[in-house]
Amino acid sequence: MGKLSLISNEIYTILILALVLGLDFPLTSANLFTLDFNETNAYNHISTQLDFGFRVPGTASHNNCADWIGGQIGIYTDEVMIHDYSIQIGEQPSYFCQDILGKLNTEKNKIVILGAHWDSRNVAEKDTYNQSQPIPGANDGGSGVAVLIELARVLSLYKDNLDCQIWFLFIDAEDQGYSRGMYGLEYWDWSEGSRVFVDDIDEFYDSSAENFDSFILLDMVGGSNLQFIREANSDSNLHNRIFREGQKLGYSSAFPENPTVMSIIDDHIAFKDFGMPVIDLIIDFVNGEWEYHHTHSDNLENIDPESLKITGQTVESYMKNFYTVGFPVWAYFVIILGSIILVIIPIVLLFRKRR
Ligand code: 1BN
Ligand code: ZN
Repeated sequence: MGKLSLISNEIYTILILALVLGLDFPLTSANLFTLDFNETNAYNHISTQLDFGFRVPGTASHNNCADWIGGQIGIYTDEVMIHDYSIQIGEQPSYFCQDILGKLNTEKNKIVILGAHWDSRNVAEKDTYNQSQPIPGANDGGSGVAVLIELARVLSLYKDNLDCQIWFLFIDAEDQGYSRGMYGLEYWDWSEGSRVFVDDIDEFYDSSAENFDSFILLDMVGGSNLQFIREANSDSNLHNRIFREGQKLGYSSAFPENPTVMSIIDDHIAFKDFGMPVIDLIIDFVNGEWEYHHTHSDNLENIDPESLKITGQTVESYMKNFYTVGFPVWAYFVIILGSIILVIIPIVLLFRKRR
């Protein structure tokens, strides 16, 4: 070693160690990606939805907003499919509904669904005035849609690194059920749309070649002091992974160590019944954690862009961490073996020279 080197053995050893650690660290532990989610884009997507008016089935605003969502998701995905159906309860009129599905990486077999409902509630049963009038639904409906569209943008930039197909699914007819003596639309249940979608799901994928990995629902993710619950119908592994991802990014108050546990009726239930691991990323709206739920104050003023960022970045980071095309196992083996050799050789040489 002494003959080979113009620099001292100690410096040589330190240089080799630094090189090895410097190479290994990014390859094996640190994130190899950036987080590109932009909360201003998401905030503007809520504003656009509110500009259409109330997104209640049977209205022109509802149809126009569906067209806009289809156009937006079409920019970032490989294929857009529309699920047209009607909901007709008892003797009530029939309402035309649409789920909008944007597919990214259609050549991959494993499918992750990111979902949000896009309809807004037709009544404000929790308000003190005009209870029979519709609500803006900036948070309840608008926020999930907005975050999904922005996630479609950032994940489309990363699509070649992903080992999965992603479905961005905008679900209609979620929010017209019964609460405090009022229906949104007469005799409707909650989550009508997701049940119809799952009934018809065979029309949207090839069950002989494709399979579902998981379903992640975003609902009411834009209020201030965001604090997600541990939704009791959600899969524990999925919950732990996503909460850990949020905590890793420094968002421990939104993803607390000991979250409130409660069971929520929402669009994830139909997908769970189909057999998928699901999670509902939602707040405790039942106990008034976000006081504007189902009121006329569910408007843009009460949206906090920071909450959109927390949600968007966490889901982006989760997707990039868990679904990046991996190094083949042998590559890790070579890196680790190479590192050991590079560390051991100089150390052995160093000690032999000293003796
Ligand atoms: C959940 C999110 N729901 C609507 N948006 C369903 C629901 C609302 C269930 C109020 C119970 C009460
Ligand atoms: Zn709601």
